[in-house]
Amino acid sequence: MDQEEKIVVLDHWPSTFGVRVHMALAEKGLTEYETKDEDLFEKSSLLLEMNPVHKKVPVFVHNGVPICESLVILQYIDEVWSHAPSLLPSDPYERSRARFWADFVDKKIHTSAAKIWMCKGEELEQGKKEHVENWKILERELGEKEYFGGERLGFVDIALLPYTSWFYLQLIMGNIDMNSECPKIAAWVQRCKLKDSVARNLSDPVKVYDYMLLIKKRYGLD
Ligand code: GS8
Repeated sequence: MDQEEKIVVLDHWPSTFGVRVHMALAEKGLTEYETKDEDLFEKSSLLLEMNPVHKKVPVFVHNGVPICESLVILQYIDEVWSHAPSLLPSDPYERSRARFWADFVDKKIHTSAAKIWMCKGEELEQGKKEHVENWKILERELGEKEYFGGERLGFVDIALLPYTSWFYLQLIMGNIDMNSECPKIAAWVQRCKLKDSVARNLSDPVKVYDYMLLIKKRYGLD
């Protein structure tokens, strides 16, 4: 990396949004940067200063300037380090499709995943149904491709992969077995994990499960 470049990622390790940023940096070959893990119950003054609007992680601080919102950060990284292979396709129509599916991950997968750890009874059953349906929609989009991005891991893969660390939680709390529900997605996860950028940055599913148990307790949901 250029001597002048300074990158700091304000993060919280279980954050699916934060994992995206680390994967994108790794895909671009950027490994020397600082990560500051935030306590989201006691946010640092740096986080409040860098993301005064949403007050959320991740924040990508590039030479002192903050960029917020994980999908915006991914696009920023792609544009700044454009000499490394691109995360987004070059064709405008394909780019729009990639943005559409990443947005689907945020609007649908993130929301239905939350229902599995937050809800009980009928709401949990409904959430489980929605979540499996959402993954099946993505499985159809993947089709026979190697990655969502085609032959190369790209924007949609990076947006979605962090949610695969929730498969263990889904199995224990929701009895959802992704190997049988979505075998092509399960094979895609294994394929992606062969890449260092993914294997090194995906959160440990058991740690995520343990963390969510603590959060449930904290919110009085257990
Ligand atoms: C979401 C970030 C977010 O929710 C993005 O970056 O893509 N749309 C944003 N971050 C959470 C941690 S991960 O669940 C967060 O910082 N929460 C703190 C809070 O809500 O106060």
